[in-house]
Amino acid sequence: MKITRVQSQVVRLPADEPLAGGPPFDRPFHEFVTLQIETDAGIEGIGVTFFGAALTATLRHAVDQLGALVLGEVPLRVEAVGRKLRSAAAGSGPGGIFTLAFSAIDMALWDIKGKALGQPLATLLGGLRQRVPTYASGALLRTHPLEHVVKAAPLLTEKGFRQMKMQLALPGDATPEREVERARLIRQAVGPDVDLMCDINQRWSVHQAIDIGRRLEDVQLYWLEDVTAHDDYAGLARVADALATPVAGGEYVYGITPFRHMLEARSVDIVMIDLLRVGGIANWMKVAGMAEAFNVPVVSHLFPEIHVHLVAAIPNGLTVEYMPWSFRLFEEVPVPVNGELAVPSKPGLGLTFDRDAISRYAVTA
Ligand code: SMN
Ligand code: MG
Repeated sequence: MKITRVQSQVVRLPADEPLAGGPPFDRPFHEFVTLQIETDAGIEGIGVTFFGAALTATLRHAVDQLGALVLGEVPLRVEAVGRKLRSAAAGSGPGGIFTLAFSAIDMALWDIKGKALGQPLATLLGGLRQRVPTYASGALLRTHPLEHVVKAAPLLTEKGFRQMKMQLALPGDATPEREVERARLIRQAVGPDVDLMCDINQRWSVHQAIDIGRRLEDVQLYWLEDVTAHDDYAGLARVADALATPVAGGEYVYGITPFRHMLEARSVDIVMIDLLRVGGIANWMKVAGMAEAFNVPVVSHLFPEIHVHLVAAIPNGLTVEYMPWSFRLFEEVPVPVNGELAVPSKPGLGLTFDRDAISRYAVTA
């Protein structure tokens, strides 16, 4: 089987907040680059990438340039294609546009592999489970008014979620007392049985993380995420050591090697892997294996419709972030039922681009 054609598209989807009807994220839209790889066997693989923001057109161009290099290659030989692209881009990756573009191609190759073998990706990669826990994310943001989040959180439990993520490191002149109060009120609103995660998005210093993290301990957070600068491995390790609450992190790093440093330094108790920044499905699995060897669970970042396969495949997959920003790209996506996502049974990613949505939201350069 050989690759015969590669096509990309920029798609700008509205950035609404569908889980609890809250105010949207801080941008009115999210821009994606979609990718289709055709083969001479009539099998087509799809991929998607993101995080371009003002550089989305550049990211698409990178996808096109790497796409031109895979014409004629055998799509089932994922690592051979990977080596060719990495060496063609010389010293440019991992660490930015190269890796984000590369991940879309890797994803499409795995989609082709699944379709060629007639198996869902989750089965190809390990096939541990048919359903995985999922948590509501994006509905309890730090920018949302307190009155909104205390109503939104119980709404999520009514929708069947048993896990949800809030954010702290509040904007403006927040005090530790105000931060803790917000977490307490959300905890009160959902009761003791809900797993409540909290994301700091690198906004605290090591000292703030230890101080506020200790004050938060009676809120019983399921994890505290990205408590300080993502690459301060020693600082993160100090926080992880000081707190009973598990510390999660990893969404900001590129490639596989930073995870080695993070794990060796015991910087995190839970590894979060972003499919695009890690460098695609092959690399995601390598990091998950590394975490397993360190007795550490892994969780996903964004793209639940794809990550459901990965978290379901492996023995140390904990939960899938349910952040439905990319859903409109596809005809059909897994939806949470009683706080779980079912693994799609169709081969490959089990996803089909929604042609109408893509043409409606396409950005023509
Ligand atoms: C997040 C932050 C910014 C963009 C997307 C997602 C967040 C998360 O850190 O964990 O989902
Ligand atoms: Mg996060």
